Amino acid sequence: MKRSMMIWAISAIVYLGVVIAGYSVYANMNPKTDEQTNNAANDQEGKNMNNQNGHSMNMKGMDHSSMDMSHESITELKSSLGKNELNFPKVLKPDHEDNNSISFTVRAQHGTSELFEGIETKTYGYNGDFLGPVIRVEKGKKVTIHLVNDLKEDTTFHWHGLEVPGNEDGGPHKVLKPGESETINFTVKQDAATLWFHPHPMHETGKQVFKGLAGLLYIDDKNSEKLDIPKTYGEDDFPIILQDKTFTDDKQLDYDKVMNEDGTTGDTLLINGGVDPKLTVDRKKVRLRILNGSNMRSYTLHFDNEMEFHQIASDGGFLNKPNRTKEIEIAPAERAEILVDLTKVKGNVVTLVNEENTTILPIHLKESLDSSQTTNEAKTLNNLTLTDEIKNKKVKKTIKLAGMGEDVTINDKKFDANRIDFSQKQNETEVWEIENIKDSMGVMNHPFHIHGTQFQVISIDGKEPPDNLLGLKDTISLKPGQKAKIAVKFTEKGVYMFHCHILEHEDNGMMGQIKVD
Ligand SMILES: [Cu+2]
Repeated sequence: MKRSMMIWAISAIVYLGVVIAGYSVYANMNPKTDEQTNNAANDQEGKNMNNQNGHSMNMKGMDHSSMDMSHESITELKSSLGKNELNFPKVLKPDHEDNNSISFTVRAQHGTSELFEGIETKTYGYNGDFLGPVIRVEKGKKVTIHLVNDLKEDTTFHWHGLEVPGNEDGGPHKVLKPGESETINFTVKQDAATLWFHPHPMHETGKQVFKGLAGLLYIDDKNSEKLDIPKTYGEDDFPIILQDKTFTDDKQLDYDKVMNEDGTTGDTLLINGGVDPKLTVDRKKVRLRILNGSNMRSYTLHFDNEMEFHQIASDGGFLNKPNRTKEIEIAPAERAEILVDLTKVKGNVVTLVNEENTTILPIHLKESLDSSQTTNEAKTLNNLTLTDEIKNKKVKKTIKLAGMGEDVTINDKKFDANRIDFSQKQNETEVWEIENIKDSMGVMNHPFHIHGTQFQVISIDGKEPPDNLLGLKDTISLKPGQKAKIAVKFTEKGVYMFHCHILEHEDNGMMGQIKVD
C-alpha cells in the first residue's frame, strides 16, 4: 500500500509538471473559470498520454494504479457464517420524561466485548462496551442530553442528521476532554427519521468509530405512529448497523495497524456489533432500518432469491411512496429503511447479500403465520415537495471534492478550524452544486455530508434523481465525475461542518465549515 502510494505520488508529480508546462502560457493569456480549467486539463490529459509513448511506463502506471487504487485498498469482505443470532441495541431509558420533555445520559467509555468465543476484544461504546443504545425521541419534545466522556482521550458527540443549533451539534470544536461532561438541549422539529450519533474529534473520528462509537437515534412523529408499517422494535422493526472491521491475529481492533488513508476496510462484517450474524424471525412483513456505519465501505444489497422489496425511507425520513426495488446501494453514513415481505419467501431461509454474493445476513423463517396478519401496503408515506422555483434557483455554492489519500481537498482547501468557508441565512433555501472532480488525483467515490440539515436532491448530472433519492438526505455519494445539485436549508443557527464521510478523508481535512445566521 505505502509503496504503490509512493509510485502513484511520484507519477502524479511528473505528470502534473508536463501538464502545467504545456498549459501555463495559454492559460495565463486566457483566464478561465475553474470549470473551464478542469475541462481543458482533462483534454490535455488525453493528448499527453498519446504523446508520451516513449515514457509511457510511468503514465500508464499512474493511470492504472490510480484507477485501481481505491479498489485495491478495499479488503474483501468474508461471508457471514450465520453462527450468532443478531442482537439489537437496547433502547436507552430516559433519566426523566414528561409530556413535553425527555432527558438522557450518554457516556462514551472503554469496554471489552466477547466478539469471538473466549476472547476479550477491547472496544469502545456508549453506555456499554460496544456501539451504543438506540435513543428514541418524539417530534415536538424538548430533549436534554447529559454527555460524559469517560474515555482516556478527547471526543465529541455528533448527532448525524439532526437539525440542531450548531453549538449542540458536536462538531470538532466541541471537544470533551477525558472526564469532562456537558449538557445539551434542543427541541426536535423535524419529521420521523432514522438518524445516528458518533464522535467527531479532528483526526480521531476514524479510529473512534472503528473501535465502536456509534449509536442510532430514532425520531418518531404522528405520521410514523399512524402509518400501517411494522413498528415494534426488535419484533418486526429491526436496526441493522453494517460495519466492516479487520481484527489482528489476537482478535483486537488495532486501528493504527489496519488504518488506510483512503478509508479503512475490513474482512469481517459486523451487524449491530456482532460477527457472523443471522436473524430468526416469524414469516411476516419486516422493516429493516439499515445504517452504513462503516469507515469507507459502500454496500450494494439484494436478496439471494432476487425478491423485490420496498425502500420506505432514506437518511432524513420517509419517501413520499414506497420505492419497489431488488437492490439498494448504501454509502457510508447513509440510512435506508426497507420493508421485506417474508410471507413471499419459498423455503425457510432467505439471505441478504452484498455484491458478488457475499452473505450479509441469513434470515431464518419460523413457522408460517396466519396470512391474514399480513398488513396492507402503505401507499402514501410522506408529502415532501420540491417546487420549480427552488429547482430553478441559481447555484449559490459550488463544492469541488477532490483527491485521494492525504491529498484530499474541498475547493482545493483542507480544513482550517479558524476559517469559515461559507455563510447562509437561517431558513433560506439555497442551491448547492457538489462535484466529485475526476482528474488524475480523484478516482474515488466521496459520500458528501452536511451537518445540521436535511437536503433534497434536485438533479444528478443534470438529470432527475432516481426515486430512492427523492427523500430527505444528509449524505450523498458521488462517483468520480458526478455532479449533483441539491436544495439546502438550515433551520437552526450556528457553525456546521460539511465533509466527506469516508472517515479517513474527513480526518485528513476533507472538510469545511458554514456559518448560518
Ligand atoms: Cu472522500
